[in-house]
Amino acid sequence: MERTLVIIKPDGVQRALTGPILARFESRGLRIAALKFMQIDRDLAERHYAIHKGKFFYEELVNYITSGPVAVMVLEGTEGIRVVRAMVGATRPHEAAPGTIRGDFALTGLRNLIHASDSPDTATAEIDLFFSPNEIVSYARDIDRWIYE
Ligand code: FUP
Repeated sequence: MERTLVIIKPDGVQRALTGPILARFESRGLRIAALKFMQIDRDLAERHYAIHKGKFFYEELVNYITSGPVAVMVLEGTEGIRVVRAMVGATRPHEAAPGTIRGDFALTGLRNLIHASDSPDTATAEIDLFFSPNEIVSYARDIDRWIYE
C-alpha cells in the first residue's frame, strides 16, 4: 500500500469536475485515506511549490493554486504514486494522452486540473504539509477483497 497526495486544483473545482475526477480514482480501486476542501493561502502554496521557486512560471503557479478552493486528498493503493501519476497524464494538458484525466478534461497551459505526488519522498512531504496524522484514516473496505488478490 502506497499513499499519495492529490489536489484537484481551482479549475477542477470551478468546472465541477471534483466528483468525476474522484470517481475515477475510486473506480480504479484506490482508497480515500483523507479528504478536505479548502483554500490554499500563499504561505502554503509557497511551501508546496518550493521546488519551483525562481522559475519563470512560479508566480503564476502560486497565483493559480491560491485563486479558488481546492479538494485535497490522500489516496492509497498498490503502487499508488505511480498509478495515480499515470491516471493524471502529462504536465502540459495538450500533450496528455487521451484516457488520462488531463488528456480527457484539460487542454492548455497551467490549467491542468490536478496535482499528484511524483515520488515516495515527495508524497511523504506533501501529505505532511496538508494533513496532520490524525486526519489520515486507516481502514478496510468490504470491496477491497474484490480488488486485491
Ligand atoms: P506535475 O507534477 O505534472 O503537476 O508538474 P510539476 O510538479 O513539474 O509542475 C507543477 C506545475 O508547474 C504544473 F502543474 C504546471 C507548472 N509548470 C509550468 O507551467 N511549466 C513547466 O515547465 C513546468 C511546470
